[in-house]
Parts: sequence; C-alpha cells; structure tokens
Amino acid sequence: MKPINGTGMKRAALINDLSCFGKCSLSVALPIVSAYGAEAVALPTAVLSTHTGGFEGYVVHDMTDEMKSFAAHWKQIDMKFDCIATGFFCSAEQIRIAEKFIRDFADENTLVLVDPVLGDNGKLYGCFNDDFVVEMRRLCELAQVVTPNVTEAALLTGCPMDTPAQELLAKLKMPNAVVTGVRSGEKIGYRARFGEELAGVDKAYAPMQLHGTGDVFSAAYCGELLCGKSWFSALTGAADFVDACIRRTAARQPAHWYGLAFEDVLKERVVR
Ligand code: PXL
Repeated sequence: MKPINGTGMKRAALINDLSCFGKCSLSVALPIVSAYGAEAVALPTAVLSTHTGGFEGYVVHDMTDEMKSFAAHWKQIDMKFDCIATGFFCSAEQIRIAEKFIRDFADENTLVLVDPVLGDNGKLYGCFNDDFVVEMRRLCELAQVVTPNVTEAALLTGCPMDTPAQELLAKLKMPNAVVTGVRSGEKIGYRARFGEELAGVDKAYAPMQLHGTGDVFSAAYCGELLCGKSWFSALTGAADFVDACIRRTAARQPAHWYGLAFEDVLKERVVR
C-alpha cells in the first residue's frame, strides 16, 4: 500500500456524532477543522437525522461496532494522527472505546482535546446517567486540554452548579482547561487555565438560545492549535470565530434557530 503519513498536513481524528441536519458535532467540526488546513478524519459515534435539541422524532443510528472496526482498520493501514478530538458519545462503552483509541494512536506529540459533552444550563442531558459522567472524567484524564461549559465543569468536578469558574478551573486536573459560556453581566466568555496561568476572554452576550456553540468553539480551537498557535492565542482566535458566527446567526433569526451560521463566516474567509 502507498504511504498515507508524512504529507506535511496535520491530521485530526474527530470522534463525535454526525447530526446530519442541525449543525453541531461532526457537521460543524469537519468543515471548520478543514478550513484551518488540517485533514479531518471522522470517527462517528452515531449518525442522527437531526441533533436532539428541538426536533421531534429524530432517528439515531448507534455506531459503537463501527467505531471499533474503523479504528482496527486504521491501525492496520498504520494511520497516524497529530490530534484526537472527542465530543458526543452515546454510552459509557463508547467513551471506553475512545480511551482505547487514544492509548492506541496517541503519543507524546499528539494533541488530545476532549470536549466533555454532558449537559448545559445546569443539567445533565437526559440521555446520560452518573456512570457516563464517571467515564467522562476518566477520558478527561487523558486530555491535554478540555473545553467544558460551566455545567460540564461542575459535573466533572462534582461541584455545585453555581461554583465560580476560577474554582472549577482549579479543580479540573487536566494540564489545560477552557471553561466556556461564563456569564458576567452583559458579557459572556471563556475562563481558562494553561498550566498554572489563568486567562479569560469576554464577548457581548447575545440574548437568544443558541445550539452547538460549544461544538463550533472546540472545532475552531482545535483548528487554531493545529496551526501552531499558543494555548492563549488559539483561545482568542476561536472566541473571535464563534462571536462572528453568533452575529451572523442573530441576523438570520427567527428561521435560523437550530445552530450557528458558521458557513457565513467560513465564506468570508474563503471568498475574496
Ligand atoms: O452540541 C452537543 C450535541 C452533540 N450531539 C448531539 C446533541 C448535542 C446536544 O444536544 O444532541 C446529538
């Protein structure tokens, strides 16, 4: 077989679901990571007709068996990854498969980014239970950087939902952590710890329900890091990208309620 490594491009394994309509997880991660010039390789945890946030009667096809067989095939053809980024899982078993994937494919040079999709607005998503949270904590231990929202950071650390972000960051044991969706007055933003160093970025709060914002952020953050940016400069770059997507989404209301209009922002970057 012809070689598939050493092209000079960064290659990222994206372990996440494909919500075919609705704009979250792989349907945003694939185009965004590609737009940063990295090769995006999808390992779907599930294929859904839509995401679960607002559609009735959505259909889910679980991909647990394929996760194992795809990974085995990639091992067989000696696939190498510069980055492994994880998102939504259907079960604790799938999280264990991702842990094995990281052990099998990552070395000290691999960027492992875990977006611990667990819940939002103070609640664990209805499809998950306590075992799932315990397994997600284990997966996070393998990450160089995690990107929980405030709810997820509280669930990971076992803290009350109103715990200040700085305290959550101190309790998160990963080398680097970015807590998203931190409200302060009319602002919303990110609080981060990179090693021992604390950082923050704030943007104007948009008073509307947004779906998939965390997924767009983690994809852009991954892309920024794969371009060689520092932890902090990648954060400001990804925060600017998400903010631009939110503005374009606001301009498309009320029809565009189901996700971020990230295509508008990618188009601005591509069409000159
Ligand atoms: O945005 C996180 C996410 C990912 N995948 C699916 C979801 C959600 C959040 O609701 O439903 C299928």
